[in-house]
Amino acid sequence: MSRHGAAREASQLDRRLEALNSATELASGVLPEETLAGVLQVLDRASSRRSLSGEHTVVGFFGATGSGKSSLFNAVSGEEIATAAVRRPTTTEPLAGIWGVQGSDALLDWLEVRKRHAAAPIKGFADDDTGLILLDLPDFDSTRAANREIVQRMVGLVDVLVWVLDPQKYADAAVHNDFLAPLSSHGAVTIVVLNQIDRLPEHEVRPVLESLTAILAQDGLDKVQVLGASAVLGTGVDKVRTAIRQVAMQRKAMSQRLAADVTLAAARLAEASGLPAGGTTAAGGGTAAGATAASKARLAGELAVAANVPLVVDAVARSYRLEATRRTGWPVTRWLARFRPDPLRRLNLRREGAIPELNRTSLPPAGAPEQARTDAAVREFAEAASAGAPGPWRAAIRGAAREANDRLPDALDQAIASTELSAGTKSWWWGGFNAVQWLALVTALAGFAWLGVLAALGYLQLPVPEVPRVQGWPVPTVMIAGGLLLGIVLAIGARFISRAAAASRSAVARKRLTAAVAAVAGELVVVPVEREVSRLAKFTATLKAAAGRQ
Ligand SMILES: Nc1nc2c(ncn2[C@@H]2O[C@H](COP(=O)(O)OP(=O)(O)OP(=O)(O)O)[C@@H](O)[C@H]2O)c(=O)[nH]1
Ligand SMILES: [Mg+2]
Repeated sequence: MSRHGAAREASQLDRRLEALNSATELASGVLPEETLAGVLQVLDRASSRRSLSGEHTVVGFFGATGSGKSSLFNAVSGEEIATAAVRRPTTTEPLAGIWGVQGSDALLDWLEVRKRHAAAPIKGFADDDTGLILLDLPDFDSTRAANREIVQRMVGLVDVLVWVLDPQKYADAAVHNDFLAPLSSHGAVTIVVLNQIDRLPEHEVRPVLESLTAILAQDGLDKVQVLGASAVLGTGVDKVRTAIRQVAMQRKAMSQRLAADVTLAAARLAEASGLPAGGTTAAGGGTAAGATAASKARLAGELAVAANVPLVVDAVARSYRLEATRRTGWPVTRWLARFRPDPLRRLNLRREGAIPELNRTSLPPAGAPEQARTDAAVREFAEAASAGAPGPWRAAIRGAAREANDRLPDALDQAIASTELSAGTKSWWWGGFNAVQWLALVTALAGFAWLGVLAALGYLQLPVPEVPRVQGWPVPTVMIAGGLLLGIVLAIGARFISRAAAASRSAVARKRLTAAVAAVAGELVVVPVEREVSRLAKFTATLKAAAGRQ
């Protein structure tokens, strides 16, 4: 059963380690390097430990100098393996007592423990297939820096932490603040022993143990085992041995220790992200609002204005009307329109056969107001999309929005230059109007010529033929009046039609230009922002999985 449980624990740990790894990768560039390095170290340590003997459980004895680590180590081992002495500090190098030597070498190499002792079997302590390594360690608050360093390293590596405290110093801030509280997530693999209880009057043993339990609860270790013992007299040593044996027999300690490391690392990532430990809250914190259709439309609209789209739309209308006048105006005066410049040509937006990639408009370059408008629009979009995201992730989303700020004006200009504005496309009605205009003019001119001939005949005193009449009006006069009137009416009519046609053409242009601007905004602003938003969503999900909440 224990093996089965251990396997389940291991596969769960697998998933959590994988999730922690993904979360770290996702957070790269967002969270401080230092935090990520700390997590990578945890991952690295976990993979090393897991590649080494899973048959062995490594139990370390930690505590202040003189608390009785070496004495308790000997008492539990049932052998005088370690040196215990009055001299302080006594232990300066880790020493291993090993039950089940086979396969322990690589593990001890990794732990950098050189002093190894194959311990004599103790009945029921560790069988052949349950390896156990007890480590007697130097003092954690040693006057010797090397001792402290060894302890710091070992605290991170062993599977089970046995804290050996004594009645004088069990409440010392150093051990609680520097070790026990920061490792409160490691309660499942922590055993606390109050040693030297023989030095206490018997009636004080219980109150002191209770006091220690209360302090540990404040550290966050409320479920940890607290045992009283006397290494010298042997009181309670059996209980310590049983507690250690139980942890070792379950074969879960290694996975539990690593799982506790993952929990701690995930909490650090959450903290650095500005998230509650373990990722999202019930309120759904840890996700960004993202881009909405409305916010995208608003961004495109603002960028369109900043990129002078209204100016181009207006030029499309005016250009069309000018062209219509040139084609359908009164032939006598239409040439005047030739002197008016085409507003689209002026903007370099009226070309045929140009290469779109090389197109540039001659629109006024983005000045300070346009730049400010662009910046404000991008900022507002990023602000809305990043709403709800925690601190550094919010900054990352905003940063992504600004990423292509420099390229934006050029890209917008090129998008406008490449948009098909249908400039120079003829309208179907121009031909008909033009033909009738000329016909009217020719009729009027013919009337003039007729009257001219009649006047010349009269001047030369030649017989003037009778002019045909229509309802009493001479035909040439009717031709002149009718021709001129028709010309004016047509010109006015054409103006109305061209105004309406120009409006519809500029509406089409506005639509196409806005779409072109929206495409640029999408590529340079929306997509990078959405990438960061989804990165955060993935990060919170994997962090949750790493914290074991999934
Ligand atoms: N009365 C009493 N004395 C003890 C007990 N445990 C250890 N001692 C004594 O305390 C002194 C220090 O014991 P060690 O086991 O060397 O202590 P340590 O924690 O290993 O010390 P360092 O190796 O210096 O870190 C020795 O003189 C022991 O005999 C105990 O339970 N009761
Ligand atoms: Mg010692």
